[in-house]
Amino acid sequence: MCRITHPDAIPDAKARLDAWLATGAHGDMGWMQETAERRADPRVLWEEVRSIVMLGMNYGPDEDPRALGEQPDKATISVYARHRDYHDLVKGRLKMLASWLVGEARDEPALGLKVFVDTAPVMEKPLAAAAGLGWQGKHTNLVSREFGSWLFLGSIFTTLDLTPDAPEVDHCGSCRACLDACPTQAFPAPYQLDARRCISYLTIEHQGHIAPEFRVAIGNRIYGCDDCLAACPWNKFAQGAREAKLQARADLVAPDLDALAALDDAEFRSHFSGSPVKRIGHARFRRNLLIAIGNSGNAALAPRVLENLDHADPRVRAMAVWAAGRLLDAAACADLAAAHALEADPEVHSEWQALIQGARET
Ligand code: B12
Ligand code: SF4
Ligand code: SF4
Repeated sequence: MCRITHPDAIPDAKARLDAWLATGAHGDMGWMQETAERRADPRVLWEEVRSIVMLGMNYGPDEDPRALGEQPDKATISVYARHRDYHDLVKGRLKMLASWLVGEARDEPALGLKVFVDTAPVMEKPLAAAAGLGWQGKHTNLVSREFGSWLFLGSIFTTLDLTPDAPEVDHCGSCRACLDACPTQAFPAPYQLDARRCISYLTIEHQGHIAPEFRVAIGNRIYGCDDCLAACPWNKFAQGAREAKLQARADLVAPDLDALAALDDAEFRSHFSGSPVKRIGHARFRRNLLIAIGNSGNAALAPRVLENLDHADPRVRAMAVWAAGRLLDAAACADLAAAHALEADPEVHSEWQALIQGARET
């Protein structure tokens, strides 16, 4: 889908972005704060921009991704990461469109064009809504009447003066399905997301330890989350992605936790080559995986936990301790804690303390 808007079409965006940042909802995504001035106003990003062509690309899944949550020995990777990185695909399409535009506007002196897909600070969702691709739903993402919640967004900024399309109106009405579907209550209010509570942020963006209150709610989601998107009733009009490069890789739809835990660093990088999952690196991948293993309730996976108790990265060690507490009995936990009494990292040390406490209480 492709529609046109103007750089002055999102007058509320700056105040809303500033209010969001002021609450600290962006967590440790410091780049959101650093780029706020340019993000809030396309003309600050590029003074000469006159029109913005917004592109939406359907990546609809064939099945409801939430069904995988019922299979605790499997890992759930969010729909957007089950194929090649969308940045490359959307950028390819934007460049095709830009070449066509250049051809059409060959008589235009000093034509300028810039192509962005989350590669520059651009508020893609409000711009896409202003261009009429859809509306920002209460889950804050763009919803389309034709494709539901499953659209990637990208933009072409140009010096051309193009006729803008009409914005789409909000069709959420009294619905609140996405808000109620969130496992971590990440929406303080409709149209507002506290990223610090969002599983997508925690598993993809967050560099540090994952706080205890979120671990059970994360379930088997090892990379991103689709629950609020999947809950949207407008998805009933959605269609599976037609683009071949957006078809899910079979081995990324429901991978075994055990097989993923067996990957060493080199295997991790080759297995996830071309997928966005690779970008979080092997240590954070293991951190996430150990939470899913802890939530599996499957004691047969305990050896995978034990082999991470002495991992070089404290985030991995910490989640191995937590997962041990979920899968092993009190006596086994007490023995492990005694053998790791010299843990130097304060965060991992407190995980051991919590494990000992838990073992005492059972
Ligand atoms: C930062 C970011 C994140 C963060 C924060 C998400 C967020 N909602 O801000 C985290 C890591 C959590 C995240 C998660 C995801 N993301 Co993301 N993310 C971005 C990014 C880089 C910037 C978004 C941004 O500007 N946030 C700042 C906030 C303030 O902006 P906002 O959400 O538009 O907030 C608006 C509302 O609060 C609104 N508002 C406030 N009050 C009111 C009142 C009313 C009545 C209304 C109408 C609006 C309103 O005003 C604000 C400004 O417009 C964009 C790419 C880009 N450059 O735009 C991708 C992007 C939004 N992400 C995307 C995707 C796919 C996801 C995930 C689905 C990935 C996954 N499966 O795990 C999840 C969805 C989580 C969710 N419910 O949002 C897509 C969304 C596509 C779409 N159809 O909208 C984008 C556009 C990337 C892309 N190019 O396709 N993401
Ligand atoms: S992506 Fe998941 S955790 Fe984040 S807001 Fe949506 S349902 Fe909640
Ligand atoms: S689930 Fe309901 S409230 Fe949420 S975006 Fe869809 S229509 Fe809007």
